[in-house]
Amino acid sequence: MKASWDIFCSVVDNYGDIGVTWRLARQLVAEHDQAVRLWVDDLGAFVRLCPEADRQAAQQRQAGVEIRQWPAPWQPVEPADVVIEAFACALPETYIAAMAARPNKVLWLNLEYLSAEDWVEGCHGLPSLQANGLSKFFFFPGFTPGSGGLLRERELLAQRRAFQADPAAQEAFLRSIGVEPVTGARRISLFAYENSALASWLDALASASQPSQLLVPEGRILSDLQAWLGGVPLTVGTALQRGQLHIQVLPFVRQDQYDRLLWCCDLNAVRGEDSFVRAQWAGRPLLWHIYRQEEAAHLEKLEAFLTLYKEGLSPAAGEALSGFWRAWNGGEELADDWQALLKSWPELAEHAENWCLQRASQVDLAEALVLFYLNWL
Ligand code: TRH
Repeated sequence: MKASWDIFCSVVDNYGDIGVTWRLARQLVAEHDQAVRLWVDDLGAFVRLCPEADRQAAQQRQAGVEIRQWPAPWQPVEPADVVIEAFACALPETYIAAMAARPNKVLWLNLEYLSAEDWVEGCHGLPSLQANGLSKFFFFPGFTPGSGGLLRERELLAQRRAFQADPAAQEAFLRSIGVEPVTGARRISLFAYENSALASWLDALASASQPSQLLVPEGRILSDLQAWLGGVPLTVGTALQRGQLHIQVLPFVRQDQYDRLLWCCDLNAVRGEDSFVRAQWAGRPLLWHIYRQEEAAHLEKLEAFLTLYKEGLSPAAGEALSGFWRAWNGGEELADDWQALLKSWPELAEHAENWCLQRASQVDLAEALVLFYLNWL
């Protein structure tokens, strides 16, 4: 059944808010034949993910999605059948009034941030009665069957497996984004916020017996990388070697190219929400730099995820993983944690694929939203 959807995205910072909503919007169109409008208040952030988009256009169509500049002040429009406010962004008052006045009822959802905490299952799908008589439902993405699931396109894992089984395709892809693959090196992608733990990790990689190739998309971590390199200017395409460590700065690429980069690497350092999920679909070990929250609430989220992710790992591998992730997120010296992690590497690599397969057996977030709507009707 074809329904109309309005997805509202307010870009708080970085690319996660728009990254998640743009991915969801495309999937609702491509896989569920829904009519989707995506309202974005910062088209500049959108253009980084979708370079062919026009950052000035009030209205444009990309990948079958109607992209709307979220106007200020708001211009009245007819509300859609399903309205999603992403990450509790505040909808325009007049739009809410129009939802209440609409003859056909509207499903109003707040799409929440991703968390592995226990309480998520209990809160997922709960309604909250609003002052105007409408109910707003809380939709929680998550890692367990009682949650709203994770964004995962239908063909994603098949595409990923075919790509990982094809070394020539990987090499061609890497070259297309300017990477000269280093034979025999452990390949690592690095996407993170500023992090004082980086220097100790780079020291360990540079003095290791095995070579590593570190691929760093342009972004916030470059300042720490530059400091470790003694102030060498870093721009897209910069390639340097320090001991056994080969470093290359990459452009910020399209979302689908970023997936391929993750699929090419043995370890992916990711951050936020969307890259974190994509690294899990890559089926390779990952390192998560969690988005910092007030009162260190993010540390509880980190521990909740570790608890879930470590199920099935030996105690030694589980401790190595936790130690490495905690040191990274605490900005601490992590050379010893890295050595401990390497000792458990084969087990962690196998576990990453198993974790991916288990999560992929659950309903994905876009489908869960469509089912939620059909049940609600
Ligand atoms: O950019 P992030 O840190 O985003 C967020 C937001 O800050 C948000 O406010 C916060 O709540 C959330 O984190 C937890 O990290 P994230 O979520 O991984 O988003 C990055 C997006 O950028 C993701 O869709 C992948 C994409 N990307 C590319 O498309 N190309 C690239 O080269 C890279 C490095 C990333």
